[in-house]
Amino acid sequence: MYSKILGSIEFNEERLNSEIDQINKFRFSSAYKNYSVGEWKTCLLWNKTGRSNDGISVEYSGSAQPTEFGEKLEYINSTINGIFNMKTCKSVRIFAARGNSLIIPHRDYLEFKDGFHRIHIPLQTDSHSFMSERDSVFAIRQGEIWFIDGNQVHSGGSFSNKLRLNLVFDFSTETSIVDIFKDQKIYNENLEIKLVQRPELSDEKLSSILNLSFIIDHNNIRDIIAILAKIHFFFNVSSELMYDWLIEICNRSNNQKLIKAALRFKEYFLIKGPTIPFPLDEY
Ligand code: YCP
Ligand code: CO
Repeated sequence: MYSKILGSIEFNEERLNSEIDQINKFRFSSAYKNYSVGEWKTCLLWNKTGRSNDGISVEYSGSAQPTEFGEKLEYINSTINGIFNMKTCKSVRIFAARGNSLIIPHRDYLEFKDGFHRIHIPLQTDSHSFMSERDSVFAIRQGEIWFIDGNQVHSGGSFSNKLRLNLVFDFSTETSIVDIFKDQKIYNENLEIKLVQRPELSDEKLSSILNLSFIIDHNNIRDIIAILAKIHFFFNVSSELMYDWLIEICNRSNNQKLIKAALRFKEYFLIKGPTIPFPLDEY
């Protein structure tokens, strides 16, 4: 796995909870709606412009500015400023996954020259919130500081009815990951992590998945995608297989329009990203 733990901090529960109450009232952006299954959204705390409506990531020189929402979170800001050198930080966001929601397996930075060092710190989570990288599924716990390698196929979400809130940072790749830390006492890659073991996906289950070819059509392709995106969290398979299953389901359906959409769908999330039009816009 390329994603790795970098350290862990203990939040002051009372102060954190009062800021989570504020976060619950903030406006969230649907900028990456195409990536969302269920309800997965972002809230811009710091970005290039300081405008909370600018929800799309951009590469730029200079440091991130707090938005109207970022400015309100005194405790979170002082915690962040204690851990990291914020000078090379390009954005701070909240990634919110409502119950039973996730971000579809994808690769990041496909539209960028360099991309970022992405770091996640869960603010609110439970034992049914997971992240994944290819064929590994892991739980990242409140206060853990994780490097998430967006170049690898990854996904994450909440599989209970709990709202999961992660604090997410994008740092310039000009700085090494170690140097992002202002407080070197916090930096520690040797902490124990929580990998999730899953049972094998039986041939019978796989053939049931592929038999979705009998019912797939433009009305339910998004529902079928939601089913496929979740399988790897519960069975020991690699997340990117969902795209090949979708292609096979569409091939077997013999629907030329769906076959074309499925091929472009894989290309969008794994190879080209937002540099090409989103293939399901007409569904
Ligand atoms: C980003 N990429 O890199 C987005 C986040 C998934 C797609 C959501 O900012
Ligand atoms: Co990502």
